[in-house]
Amino acid sequence: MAGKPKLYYFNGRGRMECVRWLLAAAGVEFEEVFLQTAEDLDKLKNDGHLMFQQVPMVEMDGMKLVQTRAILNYIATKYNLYGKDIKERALIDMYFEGMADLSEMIMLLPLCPPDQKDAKVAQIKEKIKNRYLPAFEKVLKSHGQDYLVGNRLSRADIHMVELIYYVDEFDPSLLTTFPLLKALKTRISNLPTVKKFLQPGSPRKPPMNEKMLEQAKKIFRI
Ligand code: ABY
Repeated sequence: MAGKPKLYYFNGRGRMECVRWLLAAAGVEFEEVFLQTAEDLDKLKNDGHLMFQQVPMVEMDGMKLVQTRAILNYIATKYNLYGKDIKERALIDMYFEGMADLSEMIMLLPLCPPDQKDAKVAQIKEKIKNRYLPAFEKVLKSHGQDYLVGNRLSRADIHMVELIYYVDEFDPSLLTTFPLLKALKTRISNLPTVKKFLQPGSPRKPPMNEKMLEQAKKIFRI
């Protein structure tokens, strides 16, 4: 048996949190190496361990994987969370790309200049309410099943529920008119592996705060 996957990133959500969610949901234990300084990142780069001189990087099964989507695709395939055929996979990819667009907007909000922040928040809320949540609610309503794709758990459900938690943190009122998404959140949150990840002491990371943001800016020279 190969050892545990080893995740290289800073001690925050950023572009690694969806990998933590997926591994945890798959019931896979992992180790984390937290970059603390720009020099830590330089060292990884100089050792030749980062294909594009960027993290996230995940060491697993003898590979040094970079690029979040590639990492997720590998984990989802390995742990059978990527649909049963190419059509299911196409749906999962399509749903994931929509979720990723919204996640990216939320993730990058702390980097938004203060004078543009209010407008940006309003724009994101509008998109959540009128574009993204209705689209996924409609999927669940169309087939009446417990999971987004193929009537069984897939990465689509895991990514969706991660995103629902962010939307809830952003503004809990946004979810009130989406009963099927709320039910999905409850259902997935109660899976034993996810339940454990949601409990204190798990590798799940808290929302970005000033201190973490300053650290991330230093490490990545933003
Ligand atoms: C506010 O949240 C964030 C979001 C992103 C980041 C920090 C805080 C930076 S993630 C680290 C960055 N990697 C990437 O951008 C990967 C993208 C691949 N498509 C990184 O490694 N930067 C160092 C560098 O580019 O030299």
